[in-house]
Amino acid sequence: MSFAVEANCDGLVGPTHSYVGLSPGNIASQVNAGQVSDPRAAVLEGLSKMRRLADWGVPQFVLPPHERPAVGFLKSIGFAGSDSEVIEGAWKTAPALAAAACSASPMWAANAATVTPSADAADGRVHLTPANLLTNLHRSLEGPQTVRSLRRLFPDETRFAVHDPLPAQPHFADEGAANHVRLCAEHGAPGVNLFVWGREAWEHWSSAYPARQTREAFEAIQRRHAAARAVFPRQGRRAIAGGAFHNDVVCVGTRETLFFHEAAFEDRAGMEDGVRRAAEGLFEPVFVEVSEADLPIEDLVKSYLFNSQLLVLPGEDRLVLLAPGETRDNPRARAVAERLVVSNGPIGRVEYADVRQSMRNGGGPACLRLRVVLTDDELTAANQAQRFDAALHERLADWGTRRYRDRLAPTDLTDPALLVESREALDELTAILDLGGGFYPFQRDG
Ligand code: SUG
Repeated sequence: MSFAVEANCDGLVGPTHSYVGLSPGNIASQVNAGQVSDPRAAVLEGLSKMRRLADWGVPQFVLPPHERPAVGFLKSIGFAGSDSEVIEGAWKTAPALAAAACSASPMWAANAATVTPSADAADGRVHLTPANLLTNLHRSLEGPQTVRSLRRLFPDETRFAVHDPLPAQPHFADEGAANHVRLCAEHGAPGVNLFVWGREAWEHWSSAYPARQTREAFEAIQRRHAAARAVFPRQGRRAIAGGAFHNDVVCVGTRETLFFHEAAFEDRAGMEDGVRRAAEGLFEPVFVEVSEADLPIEDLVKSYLFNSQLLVLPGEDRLVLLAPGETRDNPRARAVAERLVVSNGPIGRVEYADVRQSMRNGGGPACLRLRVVLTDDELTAANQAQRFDAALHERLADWGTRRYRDRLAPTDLTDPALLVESREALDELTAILDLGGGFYPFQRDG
């Protein structure tokens, strides 16, 4: 076994962060539609969270925002003229499409890709499959730029395989690591991979809310990564119906511990049995379940208790749960969190992070990061300009403060000046993070 750490790659919030209500089944996105957002506060909140992790000794990287509005997408569906004419035309005749083209959704890096560490992959490389995010139009625009972004972060093909997204078919609807959990004895040791799916491709799904991940998508990813010790539990239908649109809204795990809500899995006993069998001879899984009586789904979705980062910190025996501020504000969720700590179980401490701007769109601390287990050599092979430390924090906080608006109503998205501002911000960021020439479409197309 080689020594490895779990690095976090956080999505930097983009300049068009807004509340437009683009995600059915994501209750926060629906109820906050129309509100005024504060992109500057959003980017600073994300940076503060990264800083905490970095200060705790967790390797932290930054994933850049995508270009928005996505002018290329609007052109591909027939809007013509100069870039500002394209945007103006789209808002005039197809505002829903224009709004989708403006979303800053790539900030939720847990949906960027599914990752198989080298300890679990047959060829000994780290495998990443960027998600096609087919279920929602605004998110389906992310795949190609995520491929570029991850290839820039992990350029060494002898150590990393950044695949293309799965075929763009509903059959292979894929939302990435938000539905994947890895358990192990040590990050560098062989792990058990839980690929949690919401529906089968051929299934007739008749529910108010979509199931975003197909079983077939995860089976394909497991095959192409040649990922060992895979278990394929089904997401609880009740959880999806209650607003848990990704498994990471009801479940989080690290090392031997799986922390989840009673409604998270359709067949909980089957899931536990599958994990135990896959882990045989490697480690003893620890299941920490929260009952519906202690935390009804409604409180779960409001508090986002499970959308926490469950961390192994240097020098600490027990795990640390970094939960959203909304968990602290919800008496039931807070009581569950406090009981966990005194119960002498695997979680020894709960901390809170305020990411309220992101939370209003349904994204907690865990949504904002993609976990990538890396050995020392792999860590060194990543683009070091994207490695987050105090100095990069200072530069990015300054950049965001200068470049981002502190007030963005949905109607402001129609302002052609926003495109110019965003491109200028991203151009400057390209140099800060050493992303290379032609990283963004506007840098390639002139
Ligand atoms: O896909 N929200 C995102 C939130 C993603 C959270 N990620 C995880 N659970 N890992 C989504 O629903 C809302 C955008 C808007 O409505 O403007 C949005 O896309």
